[in-house]
Amino acid sequence: MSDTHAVVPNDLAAFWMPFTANRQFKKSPRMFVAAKDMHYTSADGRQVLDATSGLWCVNAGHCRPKITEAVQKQVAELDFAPTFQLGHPKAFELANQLASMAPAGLEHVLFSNSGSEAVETALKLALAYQRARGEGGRFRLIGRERGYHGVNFGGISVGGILPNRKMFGTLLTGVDHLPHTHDIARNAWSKGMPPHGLELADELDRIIALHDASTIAAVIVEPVAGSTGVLIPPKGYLQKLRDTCTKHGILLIFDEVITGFGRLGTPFAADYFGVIPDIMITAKGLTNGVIPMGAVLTTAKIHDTFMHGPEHLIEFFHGYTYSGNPMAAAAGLATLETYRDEQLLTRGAELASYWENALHSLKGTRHVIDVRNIGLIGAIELEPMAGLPTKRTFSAFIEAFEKGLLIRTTGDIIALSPPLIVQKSHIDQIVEMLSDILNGLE
Ligand code: PXG
Ligand code: PLP
Repeated sequence: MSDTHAVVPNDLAAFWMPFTANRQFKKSPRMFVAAKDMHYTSADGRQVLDATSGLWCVNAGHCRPKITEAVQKQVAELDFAPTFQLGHPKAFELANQLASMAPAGLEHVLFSNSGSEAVETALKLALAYQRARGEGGRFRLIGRERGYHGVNFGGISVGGILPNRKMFGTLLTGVDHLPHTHDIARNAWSKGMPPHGLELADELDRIIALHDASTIAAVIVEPVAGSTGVLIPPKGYLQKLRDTCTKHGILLIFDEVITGFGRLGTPFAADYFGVIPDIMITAKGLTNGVIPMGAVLTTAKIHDTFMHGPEHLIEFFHGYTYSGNPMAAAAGLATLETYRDEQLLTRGAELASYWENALHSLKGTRHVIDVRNIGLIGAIELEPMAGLPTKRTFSAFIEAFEKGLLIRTTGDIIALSPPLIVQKSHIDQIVEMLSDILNGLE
């Protein structure tokens, strides 16, 4: 019998890997076999400093004891319980805790198993709400260029990343997009919110003038666009979107899958910017990435609009087999406890200026055309190689991995988002290693 656990090239064939250059990977695989706090251990036994919190999700650092123990205990005690017409206590407890820590007014929680599913949940909720309140003509959804809202059909329809959309047909109809806010010509080397671009929020008025407000259900944006390469909103921009939406009866949805759970030094980006949406999407840091889970938070006004008619009838025809499942709920509760115990949701605020100065010291480093930062997020944009977009950052990623640093790249941008337990010495290390790597790159 063959040893099915041996890692030989043929073993890699079956798993068609997500968002991966599969042929390149399978020729020279990069594997992690363990993780603790700020570091991964690679298959060849090296320590790799995690400057991306896994995929923006391991906000409390890796293999944290409370979370590990909670999951171990849960799986032995109550492995699965349906949440359709039945319940188990931890799902309710997690929803309560989320509602009490969320920005004011976001009081009800719908669970999913990923950010992508949370996005679909939010979009469907927005459409159904408009219909439930007698505004069924509001069928349009407005997203934004370069937005990332996961990979399901609703999310790629309102999203604005071309390769994620172009292979997949007609997508949702009735969708329009705001322009993105990235403007290196005017805003390069911004620290925090860039000064220019507030007028881009006026584009929502133009979209409303074109379609009429009475056809628009919701606007969805990431408060800080992450996946597309860290696009930070211009000063005043989000408040302007909020005001326009409120004026026209349009719901504002914040996709906080990346920005939620302390990434900006506040529990949510809504807190950081002082702008509260009608619907807030979260995932990733909700369970520290340990068990997949997403959560959509919304207002009593939206929730209560559905609570009519005979009481034996289902009010909202939506949900997943695993919505609020016991394993994820246990992981979520232990994650929130870890955040509270170690005050991690505000730790980013203490470190933000150190992080900012460290990253901006890369100005002048070879290939670097912009550095930007907010909270514990950073981006380093590189001059693309002539005729070979993304090649330079891909080389940086491979080089960093080999030297013991995990970074994330998107297009010609390096995105950084370390676990919130990061120490100043780790920040120094990240910047020193990046400087070496960039100076050595073609
Ligand atoms: N919305 C936003 C704003 C996201 O960033 C999703 C929805 C989808 O979540 P799921 O759990 O379905 O992946 C995301 C996910 C990257 C990267 O490197 C970003 C994401 C996922 C994987 C990689 O930028 N964002
Ligand atoms: N496909 C089939 C045939 C199903 O029966 C179900 C759920 O019952 C699904 C898809 C959806 O699965 P999930 O609830 O895990 O999203």
